[in-house]
Amino acid sequence: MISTDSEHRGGAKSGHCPARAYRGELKPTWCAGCGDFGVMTALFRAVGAVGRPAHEIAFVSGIGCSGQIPGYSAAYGFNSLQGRALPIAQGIKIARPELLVLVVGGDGDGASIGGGYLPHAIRRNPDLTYLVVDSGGNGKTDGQFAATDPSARGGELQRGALEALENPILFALTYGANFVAQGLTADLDGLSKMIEDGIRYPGFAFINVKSPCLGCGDLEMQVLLQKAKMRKLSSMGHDSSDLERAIKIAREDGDSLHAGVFYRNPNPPATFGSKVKELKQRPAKAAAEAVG
Ligand SMILES: Cc1ncc(C[n+]2csc(CCOP(=O)(O)OP(=O)(O)O)c2C)c(N)n1
Repeated sequence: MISTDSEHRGGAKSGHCPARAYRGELKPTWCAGCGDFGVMTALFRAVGAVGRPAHEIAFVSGIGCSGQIPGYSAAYGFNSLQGRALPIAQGIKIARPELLVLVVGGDGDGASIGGGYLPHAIRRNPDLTYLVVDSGGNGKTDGQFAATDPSARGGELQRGALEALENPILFALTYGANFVAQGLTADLDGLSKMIEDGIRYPGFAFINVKSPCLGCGDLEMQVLLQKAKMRKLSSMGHDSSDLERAIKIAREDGDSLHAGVFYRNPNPPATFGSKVKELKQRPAKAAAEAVG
Protein backbone atom coordinates (compact mmCIF):
# COMPACT_ATOMS: atom_id res chain seq x y z
CA MET A 1 0.00 0.00 0.00
CA ILE A 2 1.21 3.51 -0.82
CA SER A 3 1.57 5.72 2.21
CA THR A 4 1.67 9.52 2.34
CA ASP A 5 4.60 10.69 4.40
CA SER A 6 3.50 13.48 6.72
CA GLU A 7 6.77 13.78 8.68
CA HIS A 8 8.13 16.71 6.65
CA ARG A 9 5.01 18.82 7.17
CA GLY A 10 5.76 19.28 10.86
CA GLY A 11 4.41 17.26 13.71
CA ALA A 12 4.84 16.49 17.36
CA LYS A 13 8.61 17.09 17.23
CA SER A 14 8.33 20.47 15.51
CA GLY A 15 8.24 23.72 17.49
CA HIS A 16 6.83 27.10 16.53
CA CYS A 17 9.32 29.49 14.85
CA PRO A 18 8.76 33.26 14.65
CA ALA A 19 8.10 34.65 11.16
CA ARG A 20 11.27 36.79 11.37
CA ALA A 21 13.36 33.59 11.41
CA TYR A 22 12.63 33.26 7.66
CA ARG A 23 13.53 36.82 6.66
CA GLY A 24 16.67 37.23 4.57
CA GLU A 25 18.99 40.23 4.43
CA LEU A 26 17.57 41.94 1.32
CA LYS A 27 14.89 44.59 1.77
CA PRO A 28 11.82 44.33 -0.50
CA THR A 29 11.61 46.87 -3.34
CA TRP A 30 7.80 46.57 -3.68
CA CYS A 31 5.63 49.68 -3.89
CA ALA A 32 4.32 51.02 -0.56
CA GLY A 33 1.00 49.30 0.14
CA CYS A 34 1.67 46.33 -2.20
CA GLY A 35 -0.16 43.15 -1.19
CA ASP A 36 3.10 41.18 -1.58
CA PHE A 37 4.17 42.42 1.87
CA GLY A 38 1.11 40.73 3.35
CA VAL A 39 1.55 37.55 1.31
CA MET A 40 5.18 37.20 2.45
CA THR A 41 4.24 37.83 6.09
CA ALA A 42 1.44 35.24 5.93
CA LEU A 43 3.77 32.74 4.26
CA PHE A 44 6.51 33.14 6.87
CA ARG A 45 3.95 32.93 9.70
CA ALA A 46 2.57 29.73 8.21
CA VAL A 47 5.94 27.96 7.87
CA GLY A 48 6.75 29.20 11.38
CA ALA A 49 3.56 27.62 12.72
CA VAL A 50 4.49 24.33 11.02
CA GLY A 51 7.85 24.71 12.74
CA ARG A 52 10.28 23.81 9.96
CA PRO A 53 13.63 25.64 10.07
CA ALA A 54 14.64 27.80 7.07
CA HIS A 55 17.28 25.33 5.85
CA GLU A 56 14.58 22.67 5.35
CA ILE A 57 12.45 24.89 3.14
CA ALA A 58 12.61 25.88 -0.56
CA PHE A 59 10.58 28.76 -1.98
CA VAL A 60 10.17 28.58 -5.76
CA SER A 61 8.72 31.42 -7.81
CA GLY A 62 8.14 32.63 -11.34
CA ILE A 63 9.09 36.12 -12.46
CA GLY A 64 7.14 39.14 -11.32
CA CYS A 65 6.92 41.26 -8.19
CA SER A 66 5.47 38.40 -6.13
CA GLY A 67 8.21 36.18 -7.59
CA GLN A 68 10.76 38.15 -5.58
CA ILE A 69 9.66 36.50 -2.32
CA PRO A 70 12.35 33.74 -2.40
CA GLY A 71 15.01 36.47 -2.60
CA TYR A 72 13.76 38.03 0.63
CA SER A 73 13.89 34.78 2.55
CA ALA A 74 16.63 33.01 4.49
CA ALA A 75 15.38 29.65 3.15
CA TYR A 76 16.50 28.06 -0.12
CA GLY A 77 15.02 29.95 -3.05
CA PHE A 78 14.68 29.75 -6.82
CA ASN A 79 13.38 32.85 -8.66
CA SER A 80 12.82 30.94 -11.89
CA LEU A 81 11.11 31.86 -15.20
CA GLN A 82 7.80 33.52 -15.92
CA GLY A 83 5.14 30.77 -15.76
CA ARG A 84 7.57 27.94 -14.96
CA ALA A 85 7.54 27.86 -11.17
CA LEU A 86 5.41 24.70 -10.97
CA PRO A 87 7.55 22.36 -13.13
CA ILE A 88 10.72 23.56 -11.39
CA ALA A 89 9.21 23.07 -7.95
CA GLN A 90 8.08 19.55 -8.89
CA GLY A 91 11.63 18.72 -9.97
CA ILE A 92 13.02 19.99 -6.66
CA LYS A 93 10.47 17.98 -4.69
CA ILE A 94 11.32 14.77 -6.57
CA ALA A 95 15.07 15.29 -6.09
CA ARG A 96 14.81 16.39 -2.44
CA PRO A 97 11.55 14.97 -1.02
CA GLU A 98 12.52 15.85 2.53
CA LEU A 99 12.35 19.59 1.75
CA LEU A 100 9.18 21.56 2.34
CA VAL A 101 8.63 23.12 -1.08
CA LEU A 102 6.39 26.19 -1.46
CA VAL A 103 5.59 27.74 -4.81
CA VAL A 104 4.56 31.35 -5.27
CA GLY A 105 3.84 33.40 -8.38
CA GLY A 106 1.55 36.06 -9.78
CA ASP A 107 -1.68 35.51 -11.67
CA GLY A 108 0.09 36.57 -14.88
CA ASP A 109 2.47 33.74 -14.09
CA GLY A 110 0.06 31.07 -12.83
CA ALA A 111 -3.23 31.84 -14.60
CA SER A 112 -1.88 33.17 -17.92
CA ILE A 113 1.53 32.12 -19.28
CA GLY A 114 1.99 29.22 -16.85
CA GLY A 115 -1.68 28.25 -16.60
CA GLY A 116 -1.14 25.11 -18.68
CA TYR A 117 1.05 23.58 -15.96
CA LEU A 118 -1.66 23.67 -13.32
CA PRO A 119 -3.90 20.78 -14.53
CA HIS A 120 -0.85 18.51 -14.78
CA ALA A 121 0.43 19.45 -11.33
CA ILE A 122 -3.06 18.70 -10.01
CA ARG A 123 -3.30 15.25 -11.62
CA ARG A 124 0.27 14.40 -10.60
CA ASN A 125 -0.43 15.48 -7.00
CA PRO A 126 3.06 16.38 -5.75
CA ASP A 127 3.29 17.39 -2.11
CA LEU A 128 3.55 21.15 -2.79
CA THR A 129 1.67 24.22 -1.68
CA TYR A 130 1.08 26.66 -4.54
CA LEU A 131 0.13 30.30 -3.93
CA VAL A 132 -1.13 32.36 -6.84
CA VAL A 133 -0.85 36.02 -5.91
CA ASP A 134 -3.94 37.27 -7.75
CA SER A 135 -3.57 41.01 -8.24
CA GLY A 136 -5.78 41.00 -11.32
CA GLY A 137 -2.89 41.98 -13.59
CA ASN A 138 0.80 41.67 -14.44
CA GLY A 139 2.19 43.91 -11.71
CA LYS A 140 5.86 43.82 -12.70
CA THR A 141 5.21 44.84 -16.30
CA ASP A 142 3.10 47.85 -15.32
CA GLY A 143 -0.23 46.13 -14.85
CA GLN A 144 -0.86 44.51 -18.27
CA PHE A 145 -4.09 42.48 -18.22
CA ALA A 146 -3.93 39.03 -16.75
CA ALA A 147 -6.61 36.36 -17.15
CA THR A 148 -7.98 37.26 -13.73
CA ASP A 149 -8.49 40.98 -14.43
CA PRO A 150 -11.69 41.99 -12.61
CA SER A 151 -12.43 44.74 -15.12
CA ALA A 152 -13.48 41.96 -17.52
CA ARG A 153 -16.46 41.53 -15.22
CA GLY A 154 -17.90 44.89 -16.16
CA GLY A 155 -15.49 47.75 -15.70
CA GLU A 156 -15.20 47.51 -11.93
CA LEU A 157 -11.76 49.10 -11.94
CA GLN A 158 -12.31 50.79 -15.30
CA ARG A 159 -9.43 49.11 -17.06
CA GLY A 160 -11.49 47.51 -19.78
CA ALA A 161 -10.16 43.97 -20.39
CA LEU A 162 -11.91 42.54 -23.46
CA GLU A 163 -11.52 38.84 -22.71
CA ALA A 164 -13.71 36.97 -20.25
CA LEU A 165 -12.43 36.50 -16.74
CA GLU A 166 -10.76 33.27 -15.63
CA ASN A 167 -11.96 31.84 -12.33
CA PRO A 168 -8.87 30.20 -10.75
CA ILE A 169 -10.81 28.50 -7.95
CA LEU A 170 -13.26 26.89 -10.37
CA PHE A 171 -10.34 25.90 -12.61
CA ALA A 172 -8.51 24.12 -9.76
CA LEU A 173 -11.67 22.44 -8.44
CA THR A 174 -12.85 21.11 -11.79
CA TYR A 175 -9.40 19.73 -12.61
CA GLY A 176 -9.61 17.70 -9.40
CA ALA A 177 -7.37 19.50 -6.90
CA ASN A 178 -7.72 18.00 -3.45
CA PHE A 179 -7.10 21.18 -1.45
CA VAL A 180 -8.39 24.49 -2.81
CA ALA A 181 -8.58 27.74 -0.87
CA GLN A 182 -8.77 31.47 -1.37
CA GLY A 183 -7.24 34.08 0.91
CA LEU A 184 -7.29 37.87 1.02
CA THR A 185 -4.43 40.09 2.10
CA ALA A 186 -7.12 42.12 3.92
CA ASP A 187 -7.40 39.11 6.28
CA LEU A 188 -3.81 38.19 7.18
CA ASP A 189 -4.72 35.87 10.07
CA GLY A 190 -7.10 33.89 7.87
CA LEU A 191 -4.52 33.79 5.07
CA SER A 192 -1.69 32.54 7.34
CA LYS A 193 -3.92 29.83 8.77
CA MET A 194 -5.03 28.56 5.35
CA ILE A 195 -1.41 28.45 4.10
CA GLU A 196 -0.54 26.45 7.21
CA ASP A 197 -3.47 24.11 6.47
CA GLY A 198 -2.29 23.81 2.86
CA ILE A 199 1.24 22.89 3.99
CA ARG A 200 -0.12 20.29 6.39
CA TYR A 201 -2.37 18.79 3.71
CA PRO A 202 -0.67 15.66 2.30
CA GLY A 203 -0.56 16.51 -1.41
CA PHE A 204 -0.96 19.41 -3.82
CA ALA A 205 -2.59 22.45 -2.22
CA PHE A 206 -3.79 25.35 -4.36
CA ILE A 207 -4.34 28.76 -2.74
CA ASN A 208 -5.49 31.82 -4.68
CA VAL A 209 -4.63 35.06 -2.86
CA LYS A 210 -6.44 38.27 -3.73
CA SER A 211 -3.77 40.92 -3.40
CA PRO A 212 -3.80 44.66 -4.23
CA CYS A 213 -1.30 46.03 -6.77
CA LEU A 214 -0.51 49.67 -7.47
CA GLY A 215 0.40 48.88 -11.08
CA CYS A 216 -3.04 47.35 -11.66
CA GLY A 217 -5.19 50.26 -10.49
CA ASP A 218 -6.17 52.42 -7.55
CA LEU A 219 -4.65 50.70 -4.51
CA GLU A 220 -7.07 52.11 -1.95
CA MET A 221 -10.06 51.11 -4.07
CA GLN A 222 -8.73 47.54 -4.36
CA VAL A 223 -8.33 47.27 -0.57
CA LEU A 224 -11.80 48.74 0.00
CA LEU A 225 -13.34 46.32 -2.51
CA GLN A 226 -11.60 43.36 -0.85
CA LYS A 227 -12.94 44.34 2.55
CA ALA A 228 -16.44 45.12 1.30
CA LYS A 229 -16.79 41.92 -0.73
CA MET A 230 -15.16 39.45 1.69
CA ARG A 231 -17.38 36.56 2.74
CA LYS A 232 -15.76 34.03 5.03
CA LEU A 233 -16.68 30.48 4.09
CA SER A 234 -16.60 29.52 7.78
CA SER A 235 -19.32 32.07 8.60
CA MET A 236 -21.45 30.68 5.73
CA GLY A 237 -21.30 27.25 7.41
CA HIS A 238 -19.52 25.78 4.37
CA ASP A 239 -18.49 22.14 4.75
CA SER A 240 -15.07 21.92 3.05
CA SER A 241 -15.56 18.21 2.27
CA ASP A 242 -18.55 19.05 0.01
CA LEU A 243 -17.10 19.33 -3.52
CA GLU A 244 -20.40 20.07 -5.28
CA ARG A 245 -21.14 22.95 -2.93
CA ALA A 246 -17.55 24.23 -3.28
CA ILE A 247 -18.00 24.34 -7.07
CA LYS A 248 -21.31 26.17 -6.70
CA ILE A 249 -19.76 28.82 -4.42
CA ALA A 250 -16.74 29.15 -6.73
CA ARG A 251 -19.08 29.93 -9.65
CA GLU A 252 -20.48 32.84 -7.66
CA ASP A 253 -17.06 34.14 -6.63
CA GLY A 254 -16.31 37.65 -7.82
CA ASP A 255 -19.34 39.62 -6.71
CA SER A 256 -18.46 38.29 -3.28
CA LEU A 257 -14.86 37.36 -2.51
CA HIS A 258 -15.05 34.07 -0.66
CA ALA A 259 -12.25 33.54 1.84
CA GLY A 260 -11.40 30.17 3.32
CA VAL A 261 -10.98 26.54 2.31
CA PHE A 262 -13.37 25.72 -0.55
CA TYR A 263 -12.48 22.03 -0.70
CA ARG A 264 -10.32 19.63 1.25
CA ASN A 265 -10.60 16.02 0.12
CA PRO A 266 -11.09 14.10 3.38
CA ASN A 267 -9.46 11.03 1.77
CA PRO A 268 -6.21 12.38 0.33
CA PRO A 269 -4.98 10.21 -2.55
CA ALA A 270 -1.35 9.04 -2.74
CA THR A 271 1.14 11.77 -3.62
CA PHE A 272 3.41 11.58 -6.64
CA GLY A 273 6.41 11.33 -4.29
CA SER A 274 5.03 8.34 -2.42
CA LYS A 275 4.29 6.56 -5.73
CA VAL A 276 7.85 7.21 -6.94
CA LYS A 277 9.21 5.90 -3.64
CA GLU A 278 7.16 2.74 -3.96
CA LEU A 279 8.27 2.25 -7.56
CA LYS A 280 11.92 2.53 -6.54
CA GLN A 281 11.46 -0.07 -3.82
CA ARG A 282 9.78 -2.59 -6.14
CA PRO A 283 12.90 -4.35 -7.56
CA ALA A 284 14.41 -4.74 -4.08
CA LYS A 285 11.10 -6.07 -2.73
CA ALA A 286 10.70 -8.49 -5.62
CA ALA A 287 14.29 -9.74 -5.18
CA ALA A 288 13.76 -10.24 -1.44
CA GLU A 289 10.55 -12.18 -2.08
CA ALA A 290 12.25 -14.33 -4.75
CA VAL A 291 15.00 -15.30 -2.27
CA GLY A 292 12.24 -16.12 0.20
C1 LIG B 1 8.71 34.14 -20.86
C2 LIG B 1 8.51 35.56 -20.36
N1 LIG B 1 7.49 36.29 -20.85
C3 LIG B 1 7.31 37.56 -20.41
C4 LIG B 1 8.14 38.08 -19.47
C5 LIG B 1 7.97 39.51 -19.03
N2 LIG B 1 7.41 39.60 -17.70
C6 LIG B 1 8.16 39.75 -16.60
S1 LIG B 1 7.26 39.89 -15.20
C7 LIG B 1 5.81 39.74 -16.09
C8 LIG B 1 4.48 39.85 -15.44
C9 LIG B 1 4.41 39.43 -14.04
O1 LIG B 1 3.06 39.42 -13.62
P1 LIG B 1 2.58 38.37 -12.55
O2 LIG B 1 3.08 37.02 -12.91
O3 LIG B 1 1.12 38.51 -12.35
O4 LIG B 1 3.36 38.81 -11.24
P2 LIG B 1 3.24 40.18 -10.42
O5 LIG B 1 4.33 41.08 -10.94
O6 LIG B 1 1.86 40.73 -10.63
O7 LIG B 1 3.47 39.75 -9.02
C10 LIG B 1 6.05 39.58 -17.43
C11 LIG B 1 5.00 39.45 -18.47
C12 LIG B 1 9.20 37.27 -18.98
N3 LIG B 1 10.02 37.70 -18.02
N4 LIG B 1 9.35 36.02 -19.44
